[in-house]
Order: sequence, then structure tokens, then C-alpha cells
Amino acid sequence: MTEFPDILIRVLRQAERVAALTGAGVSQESGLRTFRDAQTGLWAQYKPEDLASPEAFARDPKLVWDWYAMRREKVRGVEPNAGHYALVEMEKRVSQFTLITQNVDGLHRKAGNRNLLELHGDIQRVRCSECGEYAEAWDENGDMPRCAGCGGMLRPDVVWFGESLPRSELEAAVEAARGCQVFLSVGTSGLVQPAAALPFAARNKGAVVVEVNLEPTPLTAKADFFLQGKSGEVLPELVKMVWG
Ligand code: BV8
Ligand code: ZN
Repeated sequence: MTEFPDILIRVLRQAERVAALTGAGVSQESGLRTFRDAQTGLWAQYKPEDLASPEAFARDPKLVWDWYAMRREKVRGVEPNAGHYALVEMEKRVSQFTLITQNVDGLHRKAGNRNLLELHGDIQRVRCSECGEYAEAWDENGDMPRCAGCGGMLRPDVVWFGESLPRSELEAAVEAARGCQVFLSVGTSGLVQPAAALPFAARNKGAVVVEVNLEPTPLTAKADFFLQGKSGEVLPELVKMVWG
């Protein structure tokens, strides 16, 4: 059982505006590998950053397509965990709760969060790399799946390194970070920009910053509270202690 400082319980109980940023750590307990975890099998020889980029797609589109096809299969087979559901409960209890996620696995939406900002897209959505049209179905008969409309190569609807984040989601996330009274950063190594800047933006506007992670990150030294542990354990306990 994690011990929570009384002040943290009180601050959260009184808060009307809370924002939370999540990373791959929140989905780890659903059985999905985090970005930092070493890749295995066929993919062991690649670093994610070397596959999640327009350059990689230009160089070897089929390799990148197959990597995402494998990850989509994995995502299809997993369920949200207690950490996801604790964030759904938090949205019910706080009058203005904004969930900002870097994850592309769609598990927060599957768990039931409504006010959700997916900064890096959704791996289960596929779009044409030429005309941008979304594709619901495609034939994976070995070579590169193509757009029914224009014949362009299909790609996952995620934000690759070097690509801009969706403007409206990012603007809404910055607004939520700057306007909140409490900012939670959960299960993220805080290395990827511009998402990693959000907790600092909240702190600069006087928010109380709470970090939940297995280990310290570049944010930890600046956080008001560092709750070390698994998000799937810490978050449900925190929600129970604050809101009963
Ligand atoms: C942009 C979708 C610019 C794809 C992702 C130098 C060269 C090139 C670029 C840059 C550079 N320096 C900075 C940049 C910018 C770059 C960047 O930040 N690079 C980093 C690597 C240095 N950022 C970008 O390129 C962004 N775009 O800046 O555009 C621009 C500007 C104007 C005009 C045009 C362009 C785009 C970034 C988005 C990249 N796409 N995902 C895909 O998924 O395939 S990011 C990807 O990595 C994930 O989505 C995720 O966001 C990120 C990994 O981070 P985490 O989620 O934190 O996961 P990680 O594994 O790192 O950590 C897990 C954490 O959980 C750990 O701390 C662990 O301790 C903890 N944990 C584990 N288990 C648990 C747990 N905690 C609690 N409980 C547990 N059970
Ligand atoms: Zn097209």
C-alpha cells in the first residue's frame, strides 16, 4: 500500500482542474512493451526511433509497415489495466479533467476516458501517405498496401519523429497544462518533445506536479510529489484515498 502525503490528498480532493499526461508505462501492465524496452525477435535489431520516422518509411516502407502491423496485432489483443480505469474514475470525480496521452494504443479510449487528447495519433488508424484519406480495410497480400483512392502507400496514423503533432490536440494540451491546479505525469520517461515540456508548463503556472513512475526521470527533481511504483497499483490507491 503506497503512503500518500496528506497534503497531496487534500490538494487533489479540492482540485477542480486536473490534467494528466501518460506514456507507455501506463500500458506496460496491459502487456504492451514500452518504447524504452528492448525489442525482441525479428525487431530486436532495430531501435523504435529508427523505424518511427518518415526517413525509415521512405527507405523501406514495407519494413515500417510490417513493424506497425505487428504492433497493431499486439494492441488488438490487450485490455486496459487498473491504471487506465483509475484515470476514468478521476475524470468522473474532477469537474475539469483533461487526459493527455503520448500512447498510440487507444487503451484510454477503450477504458472510457472522454476528454482525451492523443498527441501522437492512434496505431489502429491507417491513412494514405499521399492523399491522407483514411483506410478501413486493405489487402496484406505481401506487398505494400495501397490507397483505394489514389494508389498511394498506406501508413499508420501516428506522429513520427520529425513530424509535427496535430495542432488542435497540442494547443488543447498546452491550454490544459497551463490552466490546471494539479498536473500528473504518469508512466513517461519524459524524453520526447514537445509532450515532455507540458509538466514544466504546468509548474511554471503554479500547478502542483505529481509524477508516477517506476524510476526517476528528468521531471522528478522538479515534481512536488514523486510516487514511485507501478501506475496500475499507485493510481487506483490514490483515487481510493482521495475520492473514496
Ligand atoms: C517534433 C508515435 C518537430 C510513433 C511517438 C533530434 C533529432 C530529431 C528530432 C529531435 C531531436 N531532438 C528533439 C527532437 C524532437 C523529437 C524528440 O523529442 N526526439 C527525442 C527522441 C529526443 N520529437 C519529435 O520529433 C516530435 N515532433 O518535434 O516535430 C517539428 C516542428 C515543427 C515542424 C515540423 C516538425 C514528434 C514526437 C512524436 C514521436 N512519436 N510515437 C510510434 O509509436 O511508433 S513517440 C513514442 O515515444 C511514444 O509515443 C512515446 O510518446 C515515446 C516514448 O515515450 P514514453 O511514452 O515515455 O515511453 P518510454 O518507453 O520512453 O518510457 C516509459 C516510462 O514508463 C519509463 O519512464 C518507465 O520507467 C515507466 N514505466 C514502465 N513501466 C511502468 C512505468 N511507470 C509506471 N508504471 C509502470 N508499470
Ligand atoms: Zn490516397
